[in-house]
Amino acid sequence: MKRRNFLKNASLTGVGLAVGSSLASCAENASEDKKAIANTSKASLPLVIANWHVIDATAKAMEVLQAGGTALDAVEQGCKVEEANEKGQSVGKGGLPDRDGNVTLDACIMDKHGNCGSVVYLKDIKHAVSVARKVMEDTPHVMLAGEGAKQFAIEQGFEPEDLLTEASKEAWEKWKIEAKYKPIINIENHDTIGMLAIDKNGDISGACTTSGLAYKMAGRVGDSPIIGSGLFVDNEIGACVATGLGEEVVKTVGSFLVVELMRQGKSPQEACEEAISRIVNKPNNDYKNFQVGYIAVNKQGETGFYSIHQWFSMTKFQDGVNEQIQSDYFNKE
Ligand code: SD4
Repeated sequence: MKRRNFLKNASLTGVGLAVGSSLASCAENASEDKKAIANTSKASLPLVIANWHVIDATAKAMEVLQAGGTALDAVEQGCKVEEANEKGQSVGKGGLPDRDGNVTLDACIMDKHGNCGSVVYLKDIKHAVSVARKVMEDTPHVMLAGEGAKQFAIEQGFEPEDLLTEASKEAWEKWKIEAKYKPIINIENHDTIGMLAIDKNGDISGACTTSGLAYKMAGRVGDSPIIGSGLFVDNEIGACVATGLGEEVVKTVGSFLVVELMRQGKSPQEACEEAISRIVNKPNNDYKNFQVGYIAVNKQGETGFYSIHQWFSMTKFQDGVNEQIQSDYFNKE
């Protein structure tokens, strides 16, 4: 069964939900709603989309684009807003730590030429996305990990700081009392930010930054810094970024899959839905207990997004409107 919730939040305040009163009426409205989204998606450039409710981040990215900045500058600056936001507990400063109390960040970025940079298991540097950009631009490599990534960042002028805030430390200490690790659907992590932008020239870039799953094993790395899984950009076709349980995204190379499906003629919406179906249709998978969501844009500026469960939304800034839109989602009873 598919259900649709449709939510718009132009007011920046929380969530205004418009859900049909019955599942039957939801089903009837589903194709209408989808058309509505597709129509409002037709491109007027520039545009920015990001997963989750990150209106300040998309506003920053649009400011960069309106000032004539590139899509690459826009996604970096947009992601930095959330990295600096200590209240968001899964990106940058204030991110929830691993089970040993270490905050470790993963991020990547990709430009219109297909260049990319990534950092993995980065400690003590909050703007992981900017370090990823430096890896892309100032090294012959794509990925730097751990101590090497941190050393590189410091050499590049990034200031090391303790990323574990009091609030995140408290949450971790509370978690330790139970010390059970089971990532469930989406309650642990909902602020990983993935952002895609198309600038006035029609060029696409994307970025993704996260502290990963809360209370993960030390050394665990998810999809977010892995080009093709957490993010993929092909300036001829489009781009996709993922959120949710990274292990499941990696197993299907999700973002690359979405872009390749668009190359074969699918719309961004159809491509995201197909990529989710690859996950949920695997034999013996446990999709009821985890979350994955994709957002995508094609070269024409059409957008799409889809998730396994209803706890997913996209923020979109286009034509002067910066709004949160609730995702259509798969939910087979
Ligand atoms: C990860 N994909 O590390 C990230 C987590 C995430 O919303 O996106 N949470 O697996």
